[in-house]
Amino acid sequence: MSPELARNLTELSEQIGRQVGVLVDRRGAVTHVIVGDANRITIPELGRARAGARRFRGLRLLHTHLLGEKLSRDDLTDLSLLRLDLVAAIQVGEKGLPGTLEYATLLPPDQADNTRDPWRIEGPIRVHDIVENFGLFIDALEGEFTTARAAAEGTTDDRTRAILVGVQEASDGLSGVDRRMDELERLASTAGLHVIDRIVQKRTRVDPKTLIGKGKLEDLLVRSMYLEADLLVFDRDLNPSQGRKISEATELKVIDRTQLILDIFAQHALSQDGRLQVELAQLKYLLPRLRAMQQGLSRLTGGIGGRGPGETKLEIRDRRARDRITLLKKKLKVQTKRRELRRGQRNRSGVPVAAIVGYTNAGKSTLLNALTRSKVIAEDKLFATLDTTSRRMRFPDAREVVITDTVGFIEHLPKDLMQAFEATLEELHDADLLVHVIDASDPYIDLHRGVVEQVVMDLGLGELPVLRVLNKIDLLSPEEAEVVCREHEGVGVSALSRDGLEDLMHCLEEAMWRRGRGDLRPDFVRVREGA
Ligand SMILES: Nc1nc2c(ncn2[C@@H]2O[C@H](COP(=O)(O)OP(=O)(O)OP(=O)(O)O)[C@@H](O)[C@H]2O)c(=O)[nH]1
Ligand SMILES: [Mg+2]
Repeated sequence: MSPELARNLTELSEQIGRQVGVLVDRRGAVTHVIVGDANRITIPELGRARAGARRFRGLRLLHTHLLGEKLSRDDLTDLSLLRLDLVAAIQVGEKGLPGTLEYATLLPPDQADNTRDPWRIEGPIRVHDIVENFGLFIDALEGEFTTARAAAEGTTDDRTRAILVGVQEASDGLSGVDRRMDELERLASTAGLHVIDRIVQKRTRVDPKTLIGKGKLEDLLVRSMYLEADLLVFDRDLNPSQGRKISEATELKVIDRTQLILDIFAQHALSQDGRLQVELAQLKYLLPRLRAMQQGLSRLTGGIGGRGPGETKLEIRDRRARDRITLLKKKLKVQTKRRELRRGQRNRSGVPVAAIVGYTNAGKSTLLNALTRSKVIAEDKLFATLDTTSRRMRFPDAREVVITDTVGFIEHLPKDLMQAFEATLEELHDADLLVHVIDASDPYIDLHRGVVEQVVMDLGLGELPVLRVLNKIDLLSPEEAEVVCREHEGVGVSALSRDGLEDLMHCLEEAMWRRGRGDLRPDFVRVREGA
């Protein structure tokens, strides 16, 4: 900013009592002259910079401040969102003379940490003290950005870049939000997302329009631009209008926890039933959102990458979606009949059924494999299993049971999903015994156990006898393992190392053939009570 330009701007501002500004390009030519009011100036529509744009816009904003105020939040937001080269504010001094100047530029990503704003503010200085050659300065800064980017890209990671967004309400308690965000992050990585940041806002209650407040939404916008995010994942479920509003405000794809889980289900569903069920749940989830999104259809639809069974169908409109839902329901009904028949036959064969239930990732499939020497997919992923698998297991005395493994449970299991999986879960109704697998090393063991027990109640299975199995005791010391087993009144095993499996078989056998008489707790508990 040359002294002449500064003086022109401040004199004019003084005369009309408004902020006055210019946009200047790299060659020093003025491209826009802008007149604001006493408090702010509004940059004309330049079009928001493309997310992930590598370069600055090549324009700097030089404008006046009348009231001695610092660079405002608006100024800095403009800097970030429009990817301006620089934003400067010059004070209008006495008699319209130029006062001091403050300016801000964006910080290269490797110099910004997550707790700071992504800009650097310099000044105040006097206009006459500006020695810098702007051309050299901005070249150097852009260079820093390119280097930082190249370093970050050294890891060729083309996964979708996601920011996780959570809201902490007063009622959440301290650890609540952390636990939920940890789980959300696990869900996100299971879904194949690259989580680049987490943002949590504390609020006494959520904002009904956009969940998080307006200011936080703006911050989020700045950060997502800056970190080149593709996707926002909200920890809370968004209703259709919230989803639309946030997506419009941020110009980013926005999904919530339910949609994330749906996406994982879509990726993991293998059986025909499973795929039908997931597609049905996806459509039910999308239908009200299609309605809320008369235009701008694309950003809210299609899960993360538009993957899964519903993939090509996600663009279809209301009526076709409804038709499809009806059809899917019909198909599922046929399948249900077929399964009922099959199960009827099995029941007549008189082989008792033990159904494994538990929180996702507790080790249910691993345990089934260990007990029956089979090879159901077991991985360190949430919802690795969606389909029900049944295997026969033979006890030493040649008696047999059928053991079934099914989809895991999770806190706040989306209703539609629960409904959609009725078909899968109905297998549980034939069980003679539930084997509740609990991850003994889980820091949230009590809560997760409670979630599973609640789901079991909700499914109307509260009357079934339950045998609790504390899995993964290999991750604990023997003393710790004993404490956990006592506390939860269950058998300690390691499905991986096969530790304790014999005990478990014993308990299972006893439980199966003493069915209905209730007490399935392992011996040591009874011993303790007897004492
Ligand atoms: N250390 C240890 N890890 C185990 C044990 N059992 C299972 N795991 C691991 O826990 C992870 C989840 O195991 P799964 O058997 O897929 O769990 P699941 O309950 O079937 O999970 P979903 O089907 O995704 O709900 C895998 O990485 C297993 O290797 C165990 O006894 N000890
Ligand atoms: Mg499994």
